[in-house]
Amino acid sequence: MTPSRPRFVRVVDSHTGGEPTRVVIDGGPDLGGGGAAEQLEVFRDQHDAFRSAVVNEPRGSNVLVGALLIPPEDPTCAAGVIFFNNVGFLGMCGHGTIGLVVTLARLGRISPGDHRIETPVGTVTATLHPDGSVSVANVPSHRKAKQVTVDVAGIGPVTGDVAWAGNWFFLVGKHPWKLTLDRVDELTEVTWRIRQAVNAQRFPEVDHVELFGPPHSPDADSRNFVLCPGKAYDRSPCGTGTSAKLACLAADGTLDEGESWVQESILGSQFSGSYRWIDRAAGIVAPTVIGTAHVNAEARLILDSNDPFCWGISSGPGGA
Ligand code: PYC
Repeated sequence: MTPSRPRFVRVVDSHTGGEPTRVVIDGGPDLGGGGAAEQLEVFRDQHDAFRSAVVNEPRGSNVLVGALLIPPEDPTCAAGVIFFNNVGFLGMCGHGTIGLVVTLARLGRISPGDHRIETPVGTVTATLHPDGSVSVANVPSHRKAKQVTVDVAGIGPVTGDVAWAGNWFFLVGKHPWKLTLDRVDELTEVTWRIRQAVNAQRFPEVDHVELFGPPHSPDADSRNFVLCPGKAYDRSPCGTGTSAKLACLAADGTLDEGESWVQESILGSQFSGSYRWIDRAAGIVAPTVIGTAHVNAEARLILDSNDPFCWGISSGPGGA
């Protein structure tokens, strides 16, 4: 038998406030062009094994977020991107966009300035600043439901807001849990149960849960713990999660347009953000989130179909 030739995939890894991103530079599937949402459908239907091979063990881990560079449909965009994780795909990813921009800058593909980036849920504008930080002007965001109470198994009633900011979030401000790194197992279990209750009891679309608490740093306004769809927690303050928080603060009238909000992660890493109104009556805002990322690896993945774990070990919820 002639052994099949391995496939090589060039990737660049970075982390944004501790949360990793793996950008696929080349060797990814051809998704046939069109808009990013159309290309996502092809990725999901025909190349899910590639997703798993790039981010899951043994090459990756449950926390890794992948970013497949795709040709943008809109010629004014610097790039198109589809973000993915251990269990599926993300609409948008704030930390991932910051990682992508720093990666493209390292490769010499972009310089400081504004760069439009196409995602399956809309075009975002990322600005690479001269000091290396990156702002992401996210997709229009809004709060869908205020102070929804769900009955959580083994816990009891939990109340939070439902908001869209490129992904769907359930945001819980009042709760008894301390947001410290030594409690991530408990926080993961609690937020997972909250998500199940939220999904079963009214909002099947919610795939991220955020708990908020007092910041540890005097520079920050709030600390969060963010549960991602595949049961990993976000090491960064979560770009789309911070945007969802901004939409809720705007709707509550507790943060003015243009005012800065500093969100601290469970690790203590920070994003700062602000919003401007798109439609005040409808509660729709344009959030911007600023953070920094660091490239920490350039590699060539080897996809060898003779390897029994070539296509990854899917250990997240719903995995084998
Ligand atoms: O930064 O938006 C984000 C994000 C979503 C999931 C993980 N990070």
